[in-house]
Amino acid sequence: NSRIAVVPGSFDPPTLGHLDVIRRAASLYDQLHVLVVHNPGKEAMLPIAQRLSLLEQSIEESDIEGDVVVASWSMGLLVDYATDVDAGVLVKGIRSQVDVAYETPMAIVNRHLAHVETVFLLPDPAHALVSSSLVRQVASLGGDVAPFVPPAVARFLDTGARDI
Ligand code: COD
Repeated sequence: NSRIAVVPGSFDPPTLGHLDVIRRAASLYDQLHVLVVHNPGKEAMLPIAQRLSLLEQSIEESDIEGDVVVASWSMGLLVDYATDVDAGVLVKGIRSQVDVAYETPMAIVNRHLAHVETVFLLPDPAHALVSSSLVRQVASLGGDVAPFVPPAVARFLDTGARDI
């Protein structure tokens, strides 16, 4: 009875906050699916394929161990992917009351839709204030994003993602 979890997100781009959640979730479950999901509510900076490749590189270059699969999903409900891969749990990071308010209804709906539980991890205080939207803003204004993102993402944004 293996324990499989999905860590969904926009990852536009992946940040050190994301990596912290992935690292800790990987230590809790036998297999982790890090899933890039298109969020129709947000205007994207990077194409899905680019986010996938940055996530793969970032995880590979990190100290994250275990069975971690990186995939994307745009075919419908998030819980359909979870059901497909036999995952019973979604793992999400909670930075603030704003995240609680946003995530709570989705967690309840997802449990009703597919009996998939949502587990919330509190962030490492060192990364709690980091968000993809902050990184997008700093990058678009020409600032140094290295303190907030994995090295692979910093390298990528340094070499011209601002032109995308
Ligand atoms: N520290 C800790 N956690 C963090 C940090 C940080 N610094 N930064 C981000 N996180 C967490 C977020 O709270 C989130 O859990 C995850 O990392 C991903 O964050 P983002 O910003 O990349 O992704 P979001 O918030 O845009 O999430 C996109 C989803 C598509 C996953 C989300 O909208 C969702 O679950 N949608 C459900 C789609 C669906 O099936 N709907 C129907 C039923 S509700």
